[in-house]
Amino acid sequence: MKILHTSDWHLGKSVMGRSMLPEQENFIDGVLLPALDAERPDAVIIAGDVFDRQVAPVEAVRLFNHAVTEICAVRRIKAAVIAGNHDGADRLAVYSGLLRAQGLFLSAYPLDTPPVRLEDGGGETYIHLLPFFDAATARDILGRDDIRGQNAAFKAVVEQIKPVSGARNVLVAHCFAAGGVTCESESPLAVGGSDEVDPAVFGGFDYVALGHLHGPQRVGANGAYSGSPLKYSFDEERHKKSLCIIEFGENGMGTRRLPCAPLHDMRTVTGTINDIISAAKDDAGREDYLYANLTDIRPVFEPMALLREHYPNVLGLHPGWLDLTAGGGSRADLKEGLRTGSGDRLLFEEFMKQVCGVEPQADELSIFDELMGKAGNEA
Ligand SMILES: [Mn+2]
Repeated sequence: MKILHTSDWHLGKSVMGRSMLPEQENFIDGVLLPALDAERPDAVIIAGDVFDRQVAPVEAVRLFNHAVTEICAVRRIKAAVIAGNHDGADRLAVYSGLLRAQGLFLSAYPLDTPPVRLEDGGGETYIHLLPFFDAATARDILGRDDIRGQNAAFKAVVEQIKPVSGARNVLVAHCFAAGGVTCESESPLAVGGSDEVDPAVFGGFDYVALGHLHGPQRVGANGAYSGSPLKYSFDEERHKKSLCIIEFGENGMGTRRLPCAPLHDMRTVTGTINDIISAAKDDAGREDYLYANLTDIRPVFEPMALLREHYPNVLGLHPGWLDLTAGGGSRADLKEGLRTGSGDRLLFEEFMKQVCGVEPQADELSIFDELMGKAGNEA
């Protein structure tokens, strides 16, 4: 019995204004579907955050339609899909009752969907679906008003999901399991209070296929996050994005990971603007999504435009001159100067050099100071 576990596709997501749809299409057609053809799993799990937003753009909806059609209708592989905190649960699970007959199990709310039943020579396997929910939803569904906090809510709901004895049982859930490592592209699950769930609440299952955290990681005795298939923030640049394969055989359960190669990598480069630009011609990753950490100690005029000529997919930068000692002053002096306006002199000098191509002369600087003084008095 073989199951493929993935999560956090965030279809329709943009990173720093750049749509990730081309990357996401490449993930579906260039990574996921070839992996299904090579591995022939019995089921695919998508553990939440299929879409990035409650109301997903039509291109994202079409891409999900394409993915599940290829999985369930073309390849006849069952799919277990839960809503995550980013999904519009009811929109994701529209027609779920009809689609179950096609092997597509879409769950919007806890306890709304029967488990996916699989069978092979080794016996039965059940995949139980537990979409994202909060304590208010748990109180509502269970008719209890004593449930407070995410951990108590999960404990109460998971108690209602009974593992089938004599079978292998997999739980699919979307939550922040305590002990997990976070990154910037995940949104917090609870406002105020703790959003953590003790992984011990999942003790009754052979494997817990988790979604929410975007870094691949194991958690608790039997849980694992597949992580997102793509990097969605620059603090994920060292993540090894992957799909999980879970196999139940004669010798118990085994897991392994299949790497997800992106169209373009996402990474940070650090250096002066000249260093970064001169390295571009020998850089095989010129098309990567870049964040430039500029170490120049003087302001640079229109650095994004300069970088984009060499790195077309640069998405953002940090001007180091804001942090570093500059103009002989300390970092605190510079920040104070920018705040009070005396840093304008530095910007003017760099404008003369970089835009006008000349060294500012003493008389020009005194005229500048005089005019800025007047402007300051008027304001
Ligand atoms: Mn997510």
